[in-house]
Amino acid sequence: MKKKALITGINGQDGSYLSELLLEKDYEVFGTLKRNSVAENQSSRIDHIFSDINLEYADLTDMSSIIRLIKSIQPDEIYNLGAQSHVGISFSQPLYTVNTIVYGTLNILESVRILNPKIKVYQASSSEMFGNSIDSDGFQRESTPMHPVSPYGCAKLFGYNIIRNYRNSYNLFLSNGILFNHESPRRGINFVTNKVVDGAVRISVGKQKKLELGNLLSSRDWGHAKDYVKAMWLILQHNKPDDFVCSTGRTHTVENLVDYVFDKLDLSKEKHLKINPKYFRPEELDILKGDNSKIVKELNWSHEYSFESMLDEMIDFAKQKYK
Ligand code: NAP
Ligand code: F7E
Repeated sequence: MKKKALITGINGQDGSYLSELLLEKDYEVFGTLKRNSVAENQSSRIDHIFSDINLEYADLTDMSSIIRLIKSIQPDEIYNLGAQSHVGISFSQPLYTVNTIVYGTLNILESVRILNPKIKVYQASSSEMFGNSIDSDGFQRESTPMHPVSPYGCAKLFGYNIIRNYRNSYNLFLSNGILFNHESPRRGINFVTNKVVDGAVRISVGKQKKLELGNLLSSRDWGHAKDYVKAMWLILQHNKPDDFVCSTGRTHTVENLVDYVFDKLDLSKEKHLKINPKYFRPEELDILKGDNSKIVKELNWSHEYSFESMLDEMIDFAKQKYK
């Protein structure tokens, strides 16, 4: 019999790549869509696999919808990817962010505990939980203390801790992936990589004059979402539930990112880049660089994309879009 996976947030960046991976592995794939007034735009990332997956309306903040789905699908694995995932927006909408992440995660856990404790759960935890905490060698790893600096990071830290608490209390198969930033051509346009790529390509074809950004000095460990969804699957196939950092181990500043993309498109920063204070955050996470030794050693995870090949793919995609 085929394995069944339920993905919350299936129409997000990661949900779309994870669906493709699970279909390749012959899973029956189910996913949640939340009600949106513009329904026609909602499934753009999964339109190409629309007939191969099963979509159901549900909302993580509505426990009855989660119970209904788990009861009817009886999944073997749940990938809890649904969230208000934008750190900057979490300062503007802290309560909504906390509702989706904190109550959303608890709703999944309580439903699993009560309905079917055999279901394995992957929790989309985040490097944002570390905040500005960093080990003396310049890396963050599973043992690094977590001191988040955003409402999003604080909410994700609750999710991370409650997963560990339920795992220990009730002997459930619940695992955290502590994923560092990962991007792709399917990344939302208001995250910095795709904002830079899309904006720069639009400038290069005369559709836009300036790119407006906030803090150029922060550094991120950027990988490709396609590589990172493999980690999610591996984490649930392990012989025991556990928590894993997933990262590339390389870090670049936002300015490095702008330089790479502008150079590729022969654009001048002096002419086309503007700093707008509106995009600065009330508190910033300065540097992320993850030590991936545990997931490489224990789960044999590896990544195919580099920072450069990921950006090249994103630039090619945007060029096709605007040609
Ligand atoms: P994304 O593109 O923003 O996708 C988030 C998904 O969650 C969307 O499908 C969204 O639906 C859905 N969602 C939002 N609120 C919901 C609710 N109340 N109930 C059910 N679904 C809801 O994010 P992503 O990049 O794919 O990331 C996937 C997960 O990994 C997120 O939890 C994120 O916080 C976490 N994460 C991401 C990264 C990264 O760098 N990408 C790193 C670490 C952790 P709509 O689009 O219809 O709103
Ligand atoms: O910002 C700076 C910004 O929004 C990266 C999410 O997937 O990864 C992501 O969170 C950096 C920050 O990603 C702009 O201040 C400058 O320092 O692309 P971002 P993020 O905040 O790191 C973590 C791991 C997650 O878990 C999250 O879900 O870029 N920056 N100027 C800007 N950022 C944005 N968005 N827009 C700007 O104009």
